[in-house]
Amino acid sequence: MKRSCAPVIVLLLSCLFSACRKTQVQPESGSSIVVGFSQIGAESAWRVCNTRSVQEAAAEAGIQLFYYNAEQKQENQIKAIRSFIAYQVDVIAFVPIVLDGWENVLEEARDAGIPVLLCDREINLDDESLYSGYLGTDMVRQGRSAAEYLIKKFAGDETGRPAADTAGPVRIIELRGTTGSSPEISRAEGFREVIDKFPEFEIIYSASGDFLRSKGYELMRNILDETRDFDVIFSHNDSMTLGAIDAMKERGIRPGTDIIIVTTDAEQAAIEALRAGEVNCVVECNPRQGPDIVRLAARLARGETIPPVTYMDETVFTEWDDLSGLPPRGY
Ligand code: GYE
Repeated sequence: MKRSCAPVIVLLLSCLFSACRKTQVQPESGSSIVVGFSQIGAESAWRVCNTRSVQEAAAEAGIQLFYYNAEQKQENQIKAIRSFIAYQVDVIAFVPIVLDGWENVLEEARDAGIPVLLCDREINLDDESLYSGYLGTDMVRQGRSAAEYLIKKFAGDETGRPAADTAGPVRIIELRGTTGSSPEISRAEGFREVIDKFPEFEIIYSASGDFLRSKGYELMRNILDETRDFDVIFSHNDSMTLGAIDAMKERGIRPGTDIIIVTTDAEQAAIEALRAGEVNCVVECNPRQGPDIVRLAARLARGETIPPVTYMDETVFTEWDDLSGLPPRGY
């Protein structure tokens, strides 16, 4: 495909790509495949692994990846997508930081004839044809899994495992992800779908820690300044959980013993905390999406269709599991 070289940025990009051109995966057109990838940022170990997975898979496949780190700003993602359009990449792959506000730029991509692959997070659109497919994880199921663990923990389960020692309501603190993002909304939705069926469970506080360890610490420190009358933390990611654990330890509270903790992502530090008894359940969210993103992008570059939704395989780790054989998580 002939590339336009109007703006200076495109000229710079052309120099950049020509300098790193490799043996290429050849689509039918006979030219190399160029993928524009707009990533949210580097807010968590999960995100860093997600980015690395895409970069390594693209290098392995000989696909030229135009990677842009939006540093947590939607406007930066929109600018990046516009630069991908100006350069006339073959495919645009992006992780939408929040659900809303993408119609205009995706219409521009469609008008430029560039297919769009959604990665990791989902978006709200009236016209779903503005993107070709989604690859990520089932975050509603992740929320359900977190709640299902708590039901087993506090109500006992079919294997007769002892229920947690508690009388009266089970009071839950929820640490939510970035407000308006699909993981924040979907994990909360799935969690409530299950927990709301059990009246003895009550979410007494829910706030966003923006998936950041520092904000997880701040939230927990502020909560502990107000009260210690809660039984559970449900956290939308491990970074916030680790920050909350720091705040609890400063007050002599035993995470995993005094307070039951359910966390999401399954980064190495969370698995270590599970092994140490400082966390009770870790719901995996698989960041290694690179190979599938590259595979789907190559199909789009060849003009093929892809499935509307592709979910990653993932699991749940609990305090009842034998973790001795679990390999290093790599993030
Ligand atoms: O849980 C968190 C990251 O979008 C599923 O974003 C991802 C989430 C993940 O910051 O660690």
